[in-house]
Amino acid sequence: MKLVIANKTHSSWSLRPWLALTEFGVPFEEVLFPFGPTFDDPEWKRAVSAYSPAGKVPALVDGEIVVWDSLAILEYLAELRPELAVWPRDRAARAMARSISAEMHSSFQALRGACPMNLGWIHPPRDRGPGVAADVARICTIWREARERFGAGGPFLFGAFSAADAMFAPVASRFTSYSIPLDPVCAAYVEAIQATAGFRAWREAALAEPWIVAEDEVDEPVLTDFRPHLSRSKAQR
Ligand SMILES: N[C@@H](CCC(=O)N[C@@H](CS)C(=O)NCC(=O)O)C(=O)O
Repeated sequence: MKLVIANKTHSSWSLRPWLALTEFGVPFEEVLFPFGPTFDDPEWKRAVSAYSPAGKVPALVDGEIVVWDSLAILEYLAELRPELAVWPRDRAARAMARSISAEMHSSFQALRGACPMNLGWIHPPRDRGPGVAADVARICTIWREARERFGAGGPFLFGAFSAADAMFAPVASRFTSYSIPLDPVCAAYVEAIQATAGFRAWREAALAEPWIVAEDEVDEPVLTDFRPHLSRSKAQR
């Protein structure tokens, strides 16, 4: 299988299936197309469109079968490898896992807009407006409920790592990058995601990338710059 992705520093949708495949130990070949200077770069579009009918990443190519869109890829993986419990085995847990994954897929635009995934640095905390606050509150409610109802068997939302964790992994990374204050349950969950071997490998590769994407570089003070070798100012591009 081939998984078509973009920059590990910036591509939150790519991270989701990549992390699931990696954490579940499913072998795949990675095909990475670095974004152009902007997301609508025609050359990037052309290259990705050779794999993905949507012209977006991620896309999974399994022989003649192409699956695009992160959530569809996770469903495909669950069907392909039923022995892996990609979704939780318990029906009630699975129902919640699918619901919150779909909610993640379709919601939280304020957070996504104001705090794009960027593993390159940590920003100091600041008020990011009511929309972001509402998204953070809703996500934390989801995480606490999943942990409380179904999380007893491990550190993830439903105990063992599942597709729902893959869906929320980029949010966990945003909470760190933007120093979002969290209660102890949510802070522990963010740590658990970031402690997975898969996330650590992704992050290590991200920090070695030489690419800057203007849209995902938020121009504001930084606490920690993990990419001192790159010029971080949009103005300098
Ligand atoms: N709903 C899609 C979103 C995919 C998406 O928007 N991917 C971004 C990269 S993270 C992309 O390909 N952007 C380029 C574009 O929209 O032209 C999914 O879940 O996979």
